[in-house]
Amino acid sequence: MLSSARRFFIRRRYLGWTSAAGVCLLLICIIYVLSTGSWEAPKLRAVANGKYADLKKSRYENRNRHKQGPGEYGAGVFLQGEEKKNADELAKKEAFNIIASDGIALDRSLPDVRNPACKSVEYPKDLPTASVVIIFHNEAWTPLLRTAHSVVNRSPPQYLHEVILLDDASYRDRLGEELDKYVQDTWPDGVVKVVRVKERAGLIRARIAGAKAATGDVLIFLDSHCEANEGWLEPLLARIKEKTDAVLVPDIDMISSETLQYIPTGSGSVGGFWWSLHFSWRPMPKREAVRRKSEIDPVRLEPLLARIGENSSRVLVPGIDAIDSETLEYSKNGGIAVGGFTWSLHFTWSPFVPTKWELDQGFGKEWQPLRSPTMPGGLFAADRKYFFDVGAYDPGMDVWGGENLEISFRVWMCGGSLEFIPCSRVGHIFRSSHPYTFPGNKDTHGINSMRLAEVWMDEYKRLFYMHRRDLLKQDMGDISERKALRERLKCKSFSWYLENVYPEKFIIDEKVLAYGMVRNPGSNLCLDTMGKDEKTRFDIGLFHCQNGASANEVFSLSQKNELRREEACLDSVGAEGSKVSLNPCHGHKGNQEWRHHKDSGVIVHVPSGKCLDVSGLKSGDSVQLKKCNGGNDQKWTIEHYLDI
Ligand code: UD2
Ligand code: MN
Repeated sequence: MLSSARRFFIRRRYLGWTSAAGVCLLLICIIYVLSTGSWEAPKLRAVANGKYADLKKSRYENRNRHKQGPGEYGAGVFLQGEEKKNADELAKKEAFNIIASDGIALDRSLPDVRNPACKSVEYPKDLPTASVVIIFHNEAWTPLLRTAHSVVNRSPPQYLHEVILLDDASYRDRLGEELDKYVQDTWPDGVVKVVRVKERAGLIRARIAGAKAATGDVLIFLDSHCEANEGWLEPLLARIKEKTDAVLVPDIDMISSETLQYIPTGSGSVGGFWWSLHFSWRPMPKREAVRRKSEIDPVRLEPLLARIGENSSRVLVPGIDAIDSETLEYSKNGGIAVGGFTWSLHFTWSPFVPTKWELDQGFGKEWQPLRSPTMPGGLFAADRKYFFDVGAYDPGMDVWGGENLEISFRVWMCGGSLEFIPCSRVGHIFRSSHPYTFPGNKDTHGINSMRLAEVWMDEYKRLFYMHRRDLLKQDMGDISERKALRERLKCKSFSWYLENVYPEKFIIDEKVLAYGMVRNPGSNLCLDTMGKDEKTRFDIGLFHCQNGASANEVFSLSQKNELRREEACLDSVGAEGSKVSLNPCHGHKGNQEWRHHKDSGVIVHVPSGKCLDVSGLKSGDSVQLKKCNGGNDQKWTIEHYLDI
């Protein structure tokens, strides 16, 4: 009895377990089928991987399929009538044409705008992988997703580790669950991820959060309104593989904020800065143009087999390193010299200097890393470990501004390099205003810049405060950790940076004959820019002297006898009674040459022999040029004279 009851019990229990297990298995199958849409359960992983591999491949292979539709091939969209009116109205808030953008496919085709030479560059096959971090706060739907599509479609799948959409506490419609769903449906392989921060971090802390979430070898940051173009990824990864402490900036093309046209503006420019700590674009310095031609990076980047595969009529020699015959110490020699011969017909090593013929062949010209003093900030690549080692970003910086110069100065001063990579092209919508709020209406660019000036600029911070005296009363928070970072990394001085990285930068009060207020003592009027931006041309004004309180009245008399601001010089055609304009300095004297005699006080325009004059003028007028007469209206003092 007992035993049959027990058997029955055991049997019941056994049955219970088996049926529970069966139900579970069934459930797992159903969940799997529902989530993958596949009935091939037994093959599970293999099929899934295979499917996604195909998906990746086909996305990449079809990236340039020319489709019909607005905006294809990078074309602009020109709206008319009612639609244009609506778009203009919306642009006041969005700062770009959202209607045009919404009409363009999220994966539109683009023209390959690279220099043709870029197309034949062979990159190593074993490149590091990339985590692309796209931060956004309340970005419009189509530019955000177009950025993600362009990255996934134009990156060889084996190098794209992930795309992180880092949501900086957006509250705009669609950017919550709808975005999550779109991402899951569109990229079921998980290559695109949405990561969210709890409260508004501002772009600097948002990028730090994105970088922390990333797990690829290389971090690439993009703004949330970009389009990565053909071949954009490989040159960045190849250079970082070669030099892990290089921070790289792609050549940035313009996507019109009005028509969304992709305009290949990327050029040989580099980054500079104003002493007010705003970023500026600058033409490529001559020294870079010269240096780049004599570089041999392409040789180092192209492994022997790849070169032979490309053209079998080549004979290739590896860079030969030295192994010391006594100590067996291995030292790097390879790649710095080529072979020559002596007239006695012995082989010699000779330094590599390309000939005109080689240069004409495009040798070493097109895709050399181009060193830049600064970067605009939004689009760059850095080895992930290096990014953190060199101090990521200053987490004390809020919302927007300043972090781009901070990381530029820091990378150079702490031993790395900042390079523009011409073969990597990415478009960006340049907007004229910010389509988001600045909590507390703070001047975040000013205060962030103050933090960077205090930590990195040593005594040169004086030139920043000259423009921003107002900030001296402001609280910039604690900067002790950033100072400690500079100590720890044993970074060089800002004067080293100016001398070695940015020797073209005009230093208002160094190596000049005189600087400061240019005053006519009789009238107490001073030369004054009247608050105009020196990027534009205008006539130099006169204003009551502000006794050093206004940067508008700071001019320098340079060693080249220019009377100038940071980039612009007093310029005149020399006509009697004419005004004097401020034009970009050309450095060739001519109409920009002035002579000041400290004793007589005159300021003479050299080519015309005429004098700067205030007769009959009042505060608010423009200064004039008149025949020299030795009168008080032509006497000037400059605030500081330097003995050099
Ligand atoms: C430029 C940079 C930008 C940044 C800035 C200086 C380029 C092309 N762009 O301004 O990346 O370096 O100079 O600080 O070089 N964002 C947030 N949270 C915020 C505010 C902004 O996530 O609180 C995002 C925003 O959605 C965008 C990115 O930060 O993706 C940059 O903002 P932006 O496009 O307004 O800056 P931009 O291009 O005028
Ligand atoms: Mn931007």
